[in-house]
Amino acid sequence: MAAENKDLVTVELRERVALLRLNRPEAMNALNTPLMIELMDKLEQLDADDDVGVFVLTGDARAFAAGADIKEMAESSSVELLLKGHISPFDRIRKISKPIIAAVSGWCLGGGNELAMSCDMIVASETARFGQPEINLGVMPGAGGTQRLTRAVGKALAMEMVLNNRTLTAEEALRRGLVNKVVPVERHLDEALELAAEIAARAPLAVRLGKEAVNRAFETHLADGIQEERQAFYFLFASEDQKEGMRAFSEKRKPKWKGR
Ligand code: CO8
Repeated sequence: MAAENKDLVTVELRERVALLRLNRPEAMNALNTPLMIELMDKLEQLDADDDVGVFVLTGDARAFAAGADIKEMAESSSVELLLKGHISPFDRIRKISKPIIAAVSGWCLGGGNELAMSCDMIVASETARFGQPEINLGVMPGAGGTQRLTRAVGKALAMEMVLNNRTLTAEEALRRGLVNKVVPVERHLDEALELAAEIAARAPLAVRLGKEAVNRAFETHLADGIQEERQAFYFLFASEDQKEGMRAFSEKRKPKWKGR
């Protein structure tokens, strides 16, 4: 296939898990506009597919993604970036209703780290390196990095990362709560797929609302978040899956989820 026609994001369906791979290995999976649009189009299409329960998003062994494509934006003006909505694809990933697990190996930098943090969980290989090196380019994070990173690792470390290009090893990222687990590089994708398959077998409505409510913790004040969580909890008692789940418990059998 000619380079210009290749899929910038490939998709594999594995039962109820959709595996999406960033596919610009020659550029360390740098996130240019065509890749970001293709990624969001594919996520939205699969989000509407009842046969898909969970996403895994990955890169390759060398890089999850080394950031926004520096060559693409180097000569852009503020007005061009604003009018083009350069960062708008990140608003679309926030609206995906099913969980997204990032499987990260190698470099996870700048916009790449912001993309990983826009996912719901991160499974890291021992080789993963996380950072916000925008300061080296005379800019700063622009796709949620200053906000999500600070909430994840705390102010002190976020300041070092954003102001002084401090990178985190996978073990540090685990200790600081940025990632869910760290495994050998040859296992990281399988671990992410296994975690995804486990979640994909769970009650779909409860997974969807649970994801939404946890994400709300980052976006609202406590009282609003608690209120929203309570409404989602009450709402689930209108679902068939709640009845099935609680009956199955009493009847000592495995529940059969319908997503209804
Ligand atoms: N953009 C464009 N091309 C890149 C990028 C990038 N971010 N990263 C790597 N590449 C390219 C290199 O130019 C090189 O291409 P070529 O072979 O044509 O010269 C190829 O990938 C391989 O890279 P290296 O030869 O540099 O590989 P090394 O192993 O020596 O180094 C590094 C790997 C450390 C990852 C290094 O490439 C690097 O420092 N990359 C840049 C990292 C960076 O600064 N990221 C932040 C970018 S700014 C940003 O993300 C802002 C986000 C704001 C919003 C997001 C909107 C989408």
